[in-house]
Amino acid sequence: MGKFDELQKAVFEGNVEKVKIIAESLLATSEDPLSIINDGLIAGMNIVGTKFKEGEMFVPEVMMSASAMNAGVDVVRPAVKGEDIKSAGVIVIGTVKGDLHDIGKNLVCMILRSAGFEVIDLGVDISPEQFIDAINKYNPKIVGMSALLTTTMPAMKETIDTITEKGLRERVKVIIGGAPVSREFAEEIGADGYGDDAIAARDLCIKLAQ
Ligand code: B12
Repeated sequence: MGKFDELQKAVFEGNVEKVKIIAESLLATSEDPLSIINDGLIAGMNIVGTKFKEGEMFVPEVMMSASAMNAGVDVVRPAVKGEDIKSAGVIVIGTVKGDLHDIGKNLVCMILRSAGFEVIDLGVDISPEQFIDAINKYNPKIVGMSALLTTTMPAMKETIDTITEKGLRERVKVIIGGAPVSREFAEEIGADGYGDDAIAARDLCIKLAQ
């Protein structure tokens, strides 16, 4: 049995207490906090994703797994070390219009903060206009958009088009992510980058913020 199997199983079962206990004990054995997140918590959530898709799990159970995963992230968060990049820049991030998925986005925010970025998390169901207001208010170097539904992917293009129309496109780099999104799609809609997980998002932002 792999050392993260039990943690994955506890996320899958939506068992908040068990997830906390296992995450704490893994931390105590000086397991890398990012592996606990990636190989334990996210891997557990991926099992949930498969079962949900196959119709073997339903929304309430998925929500319980999501809570369990978040509880695990809360345990591990303090151990994720900041990398001493002094104020690497401001990043505005949100889940696009019509989309309420935020687990992945929240992870991306956490990892970006740990890399020294000032992250303004706009939340979920964010319209192009709300992104524009945030660009004007916070003057970010980077704008990040998350989408988990194929039906909300077009809202990413709509947001980029609105940024261009408002004459703000030269001021910001735009990055996108979320399970259905790809590098090809990013190119197609004129985004500056794509990241397939939170670590890739961090590396991308470090590159783009230079
Ligand atoms: C959890 C979940 C839910 C939860 C959301 C809870 C929450 N607070 O987020 C609930 C139950 C509410 C839900 C609802 C729905 N869901 Co849902 N959900 C999922 C599930 C199981 C897991 C998603 C998740 O959190 N993954 C874990 C995180 C860590 O991964 P992630 O989001 O991909 O994020 C990572 C990367 O993508 C990347 N990333 C993410 N964002 C960004 C942003 C940037 C800028 C960058 C660089 C990187 C990046 O980094 C993250 C960390 O590594 C997926 C299945 C799946 N395998 O994706 C379905 C899924 C996304 N849902 C789906 C559906 C259909 C729905 C509903 C329509 C169901 C319904 N009939 O009501 C509703 C829609 C609600 C809405 N309007 O948004 C479908 C989408 C199908 C499609 N092709 O569009 C999926 C794929 C399941 C399926 N196969 O059928 N869902």
